[in-house]
Parts: sequence; structure tokens; C-alpha cells
Amino acid sequence: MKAKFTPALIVVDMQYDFVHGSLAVPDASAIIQPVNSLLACPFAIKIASKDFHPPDHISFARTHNKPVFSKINIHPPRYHEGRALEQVLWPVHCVANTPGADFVEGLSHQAINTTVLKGQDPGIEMYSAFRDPWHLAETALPAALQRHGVTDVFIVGLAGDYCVMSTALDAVDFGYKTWVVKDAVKSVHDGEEWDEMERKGIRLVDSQEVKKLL
Ligand code: VGL
Ligand code: ZN
Repeated sequence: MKAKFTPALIVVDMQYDFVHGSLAVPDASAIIQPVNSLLACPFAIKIASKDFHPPDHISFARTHNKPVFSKINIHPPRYHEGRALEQVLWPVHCVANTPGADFVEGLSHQAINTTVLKGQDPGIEMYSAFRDPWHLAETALPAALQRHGVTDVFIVGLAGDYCVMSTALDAVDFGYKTWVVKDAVKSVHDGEEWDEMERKGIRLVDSQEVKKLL
């Protein structure tokens, strides 16, 4: 008997600020076309995430009067358990309800069935589209995947070394067969994220191979 195969496409943070704006990922506009070609494919569900921060978000250097790209330790919110995590301080980016948080121009966003927001709590950084790093709260993504009986998730978008990798690692933790489409991802610093994902059982593929699976 053929194993059940219900694929979901997860489009991570294809937003103005990560392509052309304050936190532009190198060469990010080059993945708009490959992402669009996957958005035209017959996935059971196509979900996008949006980074969607308040103006005083904890991940912004401005919030702390510190230099951009310096690092601090951040703790779980008051009354919660969990260890401190090292946090890179970013330029202000993807402020909720501003143009920087919009989908990048040219993205086939009409093909997206559901959009999940993340990073809305001022005190919590959230790279994964599934949940916060201390696993205190989930976005709408886990429930949406479950509702559609998804078996396999295919992840594309920005940034490979932050939100894409965290989302892919959580997809494995949630029990999904997890694929990252390499030619539809760009990173802030291209480096060890690929090896780390492969070590965790994530399958790295290119979009031509994905189309043959669908
Ligand atoms: C991201 C840095 C800060 C990402 C989000 O989408 O990878 N990176 N916030
Ligand atoms: Zn962010």
C-alpha cells in the first residue's frame, strides 16, 4: 500500500523588510520566482508566516539603545520557567501594520490559504513559525497542519539561518517529514545551517525535485 502523502507548503517571512528593507537578506529577491512556482503547485495547504512585531520589540537594538547586531541574553517572560537565550539585536523590522511587514511585491500571495503571525509579544522573540523558543505558546500553524492531515512540510523563504531553520527544526519535533527547498531559501549568513538541518533529519531538496513528488 502506498504511504499517505499530504504535503503542505510553508512560506516563511517573504516580507518587504527581509527583501528590500531594513533587514534585507542578501540576494533575497532571487527566490521570489522559485517560491511563486511552488505556490502554483498542488499542495494540500499553503501557509505563510509573517514576522509581525510591536515597535518596542525585545529583538530590536533600538529598544535597548544598543548597537545593531550586538547580542544580549533574554529570559522567558515573568512567571515562566526556561533558560536565558542569546539574542541578536536587529534593526527595527516588520513592525505590525506597516509596509515593512507586507508581503514582498511580486509574491503570488493570492495563492496562500492561511497566514500566521509571529513575534507579536513585545517580550518574546520568535523565529519558528510554530511556537516561541520556550514552548509557552503556539501560533495557528500546528493546528492548521493537523486540521489538514498534513504528513510532509516543504519549507521555503527567509531567513535560512534563522526563521527557516527554526521552523524546520520544530516541524521535525512536531512529527512531520520535513523538507527544505534550498533554491527557495536565502540566509543572512550562509553557513552551518544546512549541515545542522541535515543532521536533524531534514531533507534538503531543490524545487525541481519537489515538483516530481507532488
Ligand atoms: C528573522 C531576524 C529577525 C527571520 C526574523 O525571518 O529569519 N530574522 N526576525
Ligand atoms: Zn523579527
